[in-house]
Amino acid sequence: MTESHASLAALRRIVGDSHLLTDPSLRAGYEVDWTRRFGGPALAVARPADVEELAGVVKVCAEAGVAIVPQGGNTGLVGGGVPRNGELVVSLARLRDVEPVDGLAGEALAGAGVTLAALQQHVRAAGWEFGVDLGARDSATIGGMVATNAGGLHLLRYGGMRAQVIGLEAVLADGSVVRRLSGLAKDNTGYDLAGLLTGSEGTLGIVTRARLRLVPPLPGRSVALVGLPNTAAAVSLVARLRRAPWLLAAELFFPDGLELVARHSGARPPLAGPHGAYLLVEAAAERDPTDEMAAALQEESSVVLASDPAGRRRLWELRERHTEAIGAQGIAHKLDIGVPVARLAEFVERVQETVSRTDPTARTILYGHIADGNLHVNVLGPAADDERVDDEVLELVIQMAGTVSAEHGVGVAKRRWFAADRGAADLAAMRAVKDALDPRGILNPGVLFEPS
Ligand code: FAD
Ligand code: 2HG
Ligand code: ZN
Repeated sequence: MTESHASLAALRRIVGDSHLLTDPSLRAGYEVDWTRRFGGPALAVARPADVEELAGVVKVCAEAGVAIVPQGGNTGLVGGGVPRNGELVVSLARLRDVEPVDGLAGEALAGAGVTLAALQQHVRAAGWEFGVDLGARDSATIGGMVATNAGGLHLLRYGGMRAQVIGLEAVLADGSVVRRLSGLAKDNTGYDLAGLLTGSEGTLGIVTRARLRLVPPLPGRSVALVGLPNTAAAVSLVARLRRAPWLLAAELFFPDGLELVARHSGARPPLAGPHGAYLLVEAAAERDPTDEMAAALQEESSVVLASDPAGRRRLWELRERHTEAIGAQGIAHKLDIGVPVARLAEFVERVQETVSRTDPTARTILYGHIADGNLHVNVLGPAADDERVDDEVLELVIQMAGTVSAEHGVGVAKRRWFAADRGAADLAAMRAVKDALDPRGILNPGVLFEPS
């Protein structure tokens, strides 16, 4: 019996026959990511039922030197949650327990495999809200969102995933379990392991449960779409709206993206054009904030407002369906960049020129979270493995004091630019942490760092 056959037999004993998938047709959905740009063959897919089974799986892998790729909802966009070269995929999808909401502390305890939509439903039923929201809510899991430190649509109000994590349970590379889940809002004992694991993209440990901060619900909602001449006008408007107590979201998109979404979904764009840029704004308060938002936007010449749920949803779909509408055109190069807000308008101009210069046939669709300086540069045209446009755009981002990954993570997609972005000293410190916690390099090799 070969070593990997012996490992598979041991893994089968731990998770049971029906939760160790070796058949290629059963593995297939776990072997390619959402972008269709990344993926490869897995040794097998293991689906442990709980933290004890997962710890057993990791111990077997540690002893045999089998590499592991943790996977949640597989909505990641940087190739970090799919195998590359015969690793074991460990799916956390079965860790779906949620405990009753702790109303005294305003906290929820959820398993790594709970989807964001399921968590939202659970906490809303108890009179609370969760501070992070994103378009992939029906599939993205709490474990994946912790691992990627997901940002999303409400970051300007509540912060990203790291700001919501109060405590974590996780399995480390030797199969040991770290656990700090009793919900201490203040806890200054030693290193912040939960903070370190958040955003570590499955390279330091496998998250099994998270204790999460909740926020009070804001039932009064209103959404506006504003047509503006250009990005600079959108940035100035957001600067003004940022001071409003009701601002929940501010999202930017452009006419080419809007047209693509309208064609893809059959929706009719609600504002008569032409406009150089579109700003979608959501207001949230205890009582209906429509009048306040309308007053704040009264000097804008092209605005549509919706406060009923169906109208609000229709406006949001024009923004949220960008990813899917672009995906229907082909395999996009997705560059999730951030630049200082003061340089956003300059970046929008320069990135178009940069892409056209590098590949005149490429199409660039831009959209994103304007208040965070985070734009999703989606480039259609270049072959999946042709990285000339990626190189030029990310070089521009670094020159402009930005980041090559604002919210999706580095994964395998941005690995080549990680050192240029963070610098040698940061990289060496991170490498030292990785080597200390995962000396054999079995957790998600190839993500963040070159595989050793
Ligand atoms: P996966 O894709 O399964 O994995 C992502 C990474 O986390 C991988 O490196 C994987 O190894 C690791 N991982 C997964 N689970 C665990 C675990 N339990 N323990 C340790 N490591 C783990 N992202 C944003 O930040 N903001 C957005 O607004 C946003 N919108 C999106 C909209 C759409 C339509 C889509 C398709 C994606 C969007 N994303 C967004 C990206 C994606 O949804 C997030 O990165 C999300 O956090 C991934 O969660 P997941 O469960 O799907 O993780
Ligand atoms: C969003 O904000 C997501 O819609 C996805 O982060 C971005 O597909 C993308 O490039
Ligand atoms: Zn985003």
